[in-house]
Amino acid sequence: LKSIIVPTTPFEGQKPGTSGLRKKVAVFMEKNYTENFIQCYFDALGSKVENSTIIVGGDGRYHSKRAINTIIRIAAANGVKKLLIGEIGLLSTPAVSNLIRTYKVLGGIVLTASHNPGGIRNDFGIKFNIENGGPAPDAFTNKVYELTGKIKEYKICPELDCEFDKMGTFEFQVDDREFIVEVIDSTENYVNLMKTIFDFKKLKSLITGSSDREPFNVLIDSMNGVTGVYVKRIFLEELHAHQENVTRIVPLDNFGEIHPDPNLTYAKELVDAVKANPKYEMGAAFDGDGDRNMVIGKGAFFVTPSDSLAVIANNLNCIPYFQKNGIHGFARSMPTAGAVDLVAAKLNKEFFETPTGWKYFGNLMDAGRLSLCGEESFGTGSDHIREKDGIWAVLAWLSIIEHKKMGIEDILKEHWKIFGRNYFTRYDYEECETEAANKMMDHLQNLLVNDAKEIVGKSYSSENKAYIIKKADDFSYVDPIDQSVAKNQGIRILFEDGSRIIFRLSGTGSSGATVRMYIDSYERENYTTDAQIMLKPLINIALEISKLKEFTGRDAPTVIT
Ligand code: VG1
Ligand code: CO
Repeated sequence: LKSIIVPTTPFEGQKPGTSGLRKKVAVFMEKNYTENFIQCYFDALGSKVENSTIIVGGDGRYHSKRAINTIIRIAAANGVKKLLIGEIGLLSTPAVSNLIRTYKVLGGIVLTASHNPGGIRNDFGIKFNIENGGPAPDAFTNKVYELTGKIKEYKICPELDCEFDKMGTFEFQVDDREFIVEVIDSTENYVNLMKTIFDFKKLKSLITGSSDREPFNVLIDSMNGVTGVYVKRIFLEELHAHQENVTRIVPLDNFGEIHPDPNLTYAKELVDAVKANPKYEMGAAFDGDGDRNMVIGKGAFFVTPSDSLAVIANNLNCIPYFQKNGIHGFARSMPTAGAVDLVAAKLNKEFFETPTGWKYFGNLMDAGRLSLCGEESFGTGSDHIREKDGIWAVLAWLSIIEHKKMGIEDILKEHWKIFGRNYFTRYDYEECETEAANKMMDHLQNLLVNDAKEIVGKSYSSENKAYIIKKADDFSYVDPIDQSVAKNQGIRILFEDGSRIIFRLSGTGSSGATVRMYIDSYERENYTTDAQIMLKPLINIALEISKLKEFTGRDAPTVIT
């Protein structure tokens, strides 16, 4: 087989966001669009591509198969030696991370737009992961973006046809070089990893019940995303859960027309099922590519991701992996509520506050300074890989439940009694006009950051509660390991009592702008109030300061988490 060089012209806007490039399927289907982007990835990697191995797979959303075909042909023409592809193209994001680490390869290409809806009218996306298994850092994705702006040609081997719907090894001669495609089981490598981390025997006896314990009934919802194949292997085959303990576990290329996003709004079906049936003691859902998780208890008792992180942090010692490897530091992204900070202080562990996005945790993990971290956006994970990991989080929760012999709500109440409670909510205003959203951010920047001196000490009140601004800034972060700097990571308004209001624009949307407004406050004694009621005054103040309604015309958020 021979490769050829095809002339092309740049596309605007091929800029990877918080995690990969996300656009409507129709955009990726434009002639040369995917080809250009993949070629720029190889160009950014440079000479390392020669003779390399790369992992390829994703959540199986619409357009994945075509994109994988393109990747195979472009990889072959660029001198890649071998591609490891998940069967039918399926690999969760955490599974890709582990494959990269297990086989010590150059990187991975993940075909997913994560929690964004899929199907022909919706989103497609491409994420790049690097040698350590983590999302590519800004320096790399900026380089890819720069190259997309000036690309003139790509290399492709147009006659290379390779099926990937069945496992097997396929060898080709491309330009007198050997090129191999190995189609691998989507789950095996990942399932083996989970078995080294958790005590599957104990988890199985929790699920099936034992002489002194009733079976612990879970309802695991894959939301028609890629985790279905992992849930089948782990929960049904390994832990002997019943069919009625799992739902929506067949990956569909349009996710059955839902948002595969595990939160109270988009995973309502799960919430309703757990609420309606008191036999379920736990519910859990994952996003399309399997890196996010939501955990709820009996009666759909909601665990915020910030609390979930703190509870896991405080109970890591019941998990074999941490007994063996020890517990190093903890971290959370900046907008995540500070519950884990309190656990870090109590356990005397190093603690880090990073910008939004998993890529900022990788260096700390590689340096052995970080064991567990999380984001408010339903992401939790540890240094077993370099991605957040939905299934891992649920197995961690089950381990804690097994160990403490307590239900989820009781575990949370005990935690709050010891540490106090960090109330948290996030308001998302999706698909605002980009210009309007930018203007609002400029307004905040001028008001709070440029005029910081005037704003400090100013008092705002709502519903008989008054808050005094202690500090306002635009969050920036210096990586403690490589000293790289990430600026403009969100406008923060910090109040004297520790409450916070944060605004940032999403970096994962495919059209328009999404404004995210994060609110949190800490209560030492009062931990039973509804978060929306507790945080109402701060929400009002945030809307007042930002003039959100005036700028965007929005009366209400699209999603509240
Ligand atoms: C969102 C979340 C962020 C998460 C990112 C990727 O980014 O807020 O915490 O890391 O999605 O998640 P943004 O820029 O839209 O706020 V996923 O599941 O795409 O890989
Ligand atoms: Co995801």
